[in-house]
Amino acid sequence: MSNAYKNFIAGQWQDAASGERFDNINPADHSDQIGTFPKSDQREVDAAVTAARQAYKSWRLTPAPVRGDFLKKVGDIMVARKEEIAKLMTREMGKVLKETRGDTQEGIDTAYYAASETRRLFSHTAPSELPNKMNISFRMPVGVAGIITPWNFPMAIPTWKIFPALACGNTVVFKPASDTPATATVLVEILAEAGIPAGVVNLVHGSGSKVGNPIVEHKDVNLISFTGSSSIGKDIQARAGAMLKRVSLELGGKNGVIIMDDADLELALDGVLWGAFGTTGQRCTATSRVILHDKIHDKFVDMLVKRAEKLKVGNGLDESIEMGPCINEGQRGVVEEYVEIGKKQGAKLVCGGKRPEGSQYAKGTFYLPTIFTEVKPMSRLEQEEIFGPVLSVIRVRNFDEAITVLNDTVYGLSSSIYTRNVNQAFKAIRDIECGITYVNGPTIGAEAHMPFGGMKETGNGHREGGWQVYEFYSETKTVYVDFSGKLQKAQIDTEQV
Ligand code: UN1
Repeated sequence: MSNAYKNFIAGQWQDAASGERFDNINPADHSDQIGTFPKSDQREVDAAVTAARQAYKSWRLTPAPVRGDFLKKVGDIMVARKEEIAKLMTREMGKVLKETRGDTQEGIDTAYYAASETRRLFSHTAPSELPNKMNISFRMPVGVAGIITPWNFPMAIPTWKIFPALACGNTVVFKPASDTPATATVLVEILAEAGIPAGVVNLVHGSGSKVGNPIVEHKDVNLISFTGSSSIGKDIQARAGAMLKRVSLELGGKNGVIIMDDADLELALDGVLWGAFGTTGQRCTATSRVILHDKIHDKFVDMLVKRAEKLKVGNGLDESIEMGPCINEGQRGVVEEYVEIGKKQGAKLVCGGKRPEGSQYAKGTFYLPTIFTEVKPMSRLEQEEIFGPVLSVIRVRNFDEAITVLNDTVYGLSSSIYTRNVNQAFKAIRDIECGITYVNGPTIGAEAHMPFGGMKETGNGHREGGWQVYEFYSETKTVYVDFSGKLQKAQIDTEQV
């Protein structure tokens, strides 16, 4: 594909009617342009929804295991193109190659899981209360799915949504983030190459206001799946809710790791560094708070700062680099703003807190791994999602206080506890108000076949991944078959049985 990328609507690669385009540049090297993309609007959304609605007629009737065969082929092509996808993703998103390979692998895992799920898609049968009558239920697709995805997992998150949607028999209108449209385009190319019929998956590039909102508000789009910020999620929920649409939201996090005084500190150190600075802290599941037991506080902070200072920041295409740039200037600005807020609110800056110096960093949006200690519970630094390489350390006196601090945010996505005390570990599993809890592991590392999602303002109760996402992408049809040959009245004739 040339550098002038296109939309994919009704099986055709097309430009937008506006004739305008937006740029996609490498956040580690602004002189590296990945390509230009069509600035689409309501017109392309309308065309994509019409195509998806048309294709739905036959896709819903395609046997689920046949839909699964397409997804298996998609997985196979992704395996063959894994390295190429990882390199492209590092160029447009900035995270290091090891991580973009992982992101692609998560997509592959999701493809094979979805393919196998098409041979299950289980539902329930139950006995009837009347004789000669059978009660069954099965899954139906919902219709046209509007899929709106973020830039931090340019392959994995679109696949989390698109593959189960397709497995269940829905058709798709897909709007990827404007910072990572190239990886999304490759995904759609692969779906087409696997032979998925025209109109089943449609790709529309553009902004949230010109493309995202028209998808959310289109009368022929039946469900919306969105991953992004809580503020946009609330807006989507309000718009789609007014039309009684089904909506799945994966939103913010302020994930904490508790490190108790009996923890294996070396193990915890590796986990905190990986959780906080992997993906430059730009994961919904990133570790942004470390809740340290008073007894090991000073020792652990020492260990942490020593290692964090040594992390190699740079262009992720270089295999020796450990942390890439922030996604764009705006995001680095947010990080800088929070560093100022932290200083003003009395937290102590012990690592980073500035851009790296040197000409090799001049062309990218780099920022150093940053650590604050003496961060007060309920301060802004401790409460608000930053989405960057900024870690807050909070000192606590005991287990109960640690759990209270961890839970005291509006979010509830991921969490972790490092301890060797099995009773404490199980109490944490029970009492932490998060959708995901790790024991002796970092807050990141969710696997494709397990439910993923959070409590409180992290979402609206749905889960992605695993078996649970198939609930979201299907309607239940309940069927009663009466083979008694006479009228039998439920609840009324039961007495006479
Ligand atoms: C996200 O942070 O938006 O568990 C998704 C993880 C990854 C997925 C993260 N497998 O960190």
